[in-house]
Formats: sequence, structure tokens, C-alpha cells
Amino acid sequence: MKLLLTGFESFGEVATNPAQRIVEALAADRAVERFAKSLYTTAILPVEFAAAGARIRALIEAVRPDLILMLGVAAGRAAISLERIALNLDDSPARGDNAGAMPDGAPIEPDGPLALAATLPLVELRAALAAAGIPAAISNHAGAYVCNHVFYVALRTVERLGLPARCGFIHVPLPAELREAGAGPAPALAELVAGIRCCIERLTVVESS
Ligand code: PCA
Repeated sequence: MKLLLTGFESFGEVATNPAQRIVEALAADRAVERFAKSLYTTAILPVEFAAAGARIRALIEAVRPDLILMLGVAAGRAAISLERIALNLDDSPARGDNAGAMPDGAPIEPDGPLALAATLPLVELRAALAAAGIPAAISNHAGAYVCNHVFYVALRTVERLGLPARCGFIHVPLPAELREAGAGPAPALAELVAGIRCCIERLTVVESS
């Protein structure tokens, strides 16, 4: 079983991206590799539409993973968000990416489908997280910024290569340690790490059963 786990570098007002911290923590946790019985590839993607899309495509082509889990931060959310739909849309007319690109409602692939669905068992993952006491919800789409772009490109790449891979995107909130004082309650970083570990465990059990 080959697992590809990705996070993102920092951007805009997010000085430290918790997605990067979670990927680093899990990469250092060899127990994950044991229960996943996996070849475990991790990567931190740039917050740039074009470069991040090219990188996820190249990673999937090179690794040909069985499970692709991509993580990003959604600073305004309070729970782990399991994303349901990737849109064929880059839309960020007021906020540039880390390379300064500000797409204004452009399709990612002019001839691609308008939307694609995650191929993870989202309801099961939400239940597993709830059972572990970790706040989680299903989100119907991942926005139209770089996370959505990577999510869409990953699903298209899996489709194009005909891989029997499960593929999904999870947004995490800004954890308590990385929030400004008074920004409202949030899970601790360790809780987010435990949540993603729980998802990987659940998916690898589902995968091998
Ligand atoms: N979050 C952004 C891009 C990188 C990240 O971690 C997003 O939600 O699109």
C-alpha cells in the first residue's frame, strides 16, 4: 500500500501552516508506516496555483499511490473539514498566491468536468473522528483557491492514469497554538495530528479489508 500525504507551506496571514506541521509530525511517526503497511511519501506543496498543480501531478505519476491524502488550512473553521467536492475553478481576484497569481474565475481544465467528488468514505471518517472525540465535519467544497486546485488536479490525474486510488482533501483549522489571542476556541495541534492519524488508520483498515 502506497500512501501519499501532502501539506502546504505558509502563505498570506498564515505564518505557520498547521498542514505542514501535521505532515512533518506524521512523517516522523513510524507507527503510521507500520499500521499503514505502506510506502509513505510526504511532500509540502507551494501555495501557488500552477506550481502546486504541477507538483501534485508529478508526485502521483511518480508514486502511483493507493491512497492520496492532501491537507491544507482553512483558518476560519473550527473543525477538521472533510472535503466532498473539487471545483474546476481558480478564483482569487483579491488575494494573490505566493507567486502573485490572482485568477479571476478561470477553469483549471477548460474541457474538464465542472466538479469531481472525493473518493474517500467521508461519512465513515467523520464517525471515526467523532468516536475519537475530535471535532470534524463534512464540507461540500474546498473553496476556489490553491487547495481546491490541487484537489481537482489530483482527482483528474488519478482518473487519467486509471489508478484504483482513494483520493481526498482535508482542511484543518488553525490550532489553538497558532491562533491570535481572542480568535475563539480551537483544537490543539496535537489533536489535529491525532485526527489525521485516525483518518489514515481508518482508511488503511478499510483499504485492506
Ligand atoms: N490553505 C489554502 C492554500 C494552502 C492552504 O493551506 C486553501 O485553502 O486554498
